[in-house]
Amino acid sequence: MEIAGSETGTVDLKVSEVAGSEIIKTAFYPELPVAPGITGRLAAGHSGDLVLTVGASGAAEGTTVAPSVELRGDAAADQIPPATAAALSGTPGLDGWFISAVSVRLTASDSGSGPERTFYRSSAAGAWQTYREDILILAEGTHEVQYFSVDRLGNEEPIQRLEIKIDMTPPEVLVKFTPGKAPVTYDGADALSSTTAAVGFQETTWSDAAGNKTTLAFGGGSSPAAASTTLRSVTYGHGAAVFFPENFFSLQWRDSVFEPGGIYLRFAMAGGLTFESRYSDADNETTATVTAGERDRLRVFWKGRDLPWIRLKRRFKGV
Ligand SMILES: [Ca+2]
Ligand SMILES: [Ca+2]
Repeated sequence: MEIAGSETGTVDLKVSEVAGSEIIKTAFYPELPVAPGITGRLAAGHSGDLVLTVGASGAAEGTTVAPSVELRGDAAADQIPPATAAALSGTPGLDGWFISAVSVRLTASDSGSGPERTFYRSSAAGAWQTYREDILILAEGTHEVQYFSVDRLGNEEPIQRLEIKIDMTPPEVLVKFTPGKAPVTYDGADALSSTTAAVGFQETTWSDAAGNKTTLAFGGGSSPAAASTTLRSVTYGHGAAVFFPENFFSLQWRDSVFEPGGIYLRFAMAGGLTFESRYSDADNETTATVTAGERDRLRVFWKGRDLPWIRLKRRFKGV
């Protein structure tokens, strides 16, 4: 038998010996290089086995190519692709999320010829790689791992897809206030999913969809003309509550006593850092003053009533 190349590429060749209606032997030659002018010859060798030689058209002798596998019996008739199972290791959160890095172990099984190789890629557009060891996924976010296996006779499993969602970061909290309306609000925000808030008496816990939690305890109160709040502690993720001294973070607001419609706002934070701002209704101007210790002072002002807010960044280390 002769095979002639017409284009450049590779071809998988499977040769079976049939006795009656049964396949008794199969030889598999994966990824044979082919090109115009190249001919493959399949002929009986000295022992009676088929031998594949590949060479230039018209040449007397070509190069003998060994099959990747030669199988007899039931395995020789294998046309069933393998099946690959994925096992995930990590710390599960809620709703299908993991709250840790995740490792993926792939295990191929095959009836007949047996599994040959497993391929994977950890993004839908990435290059296929040969699976050799657990796939480690460290980054937060939603990932798609694709994989499939081939058996020793080249039967290929359809591509399987696995979605892995990782969120290791508890929500952040925004402290905001709107004078005269809801003077102080604490809002949870999460980069990866929504947050839900469980509001208690001067304590609120925000949870993201994965179940990571941030808890703030605070004191204070508000009325239409004045508000104050003092941060007492933050509990971030599985860490212990970090308690703050009395003046670590506090906010006071009141209608200005100096002029109708004016506003006075003061934040105080650890290390003697204070942030004061005044809004003058007559000038329609906000002045902000930052003071750090006795001497360092920075004053800025801008038009309009655009009062500052403070954002507590994640990874709060404490005092
Ligand atoms: Ca198989
Ligand atoms: Ca999160």
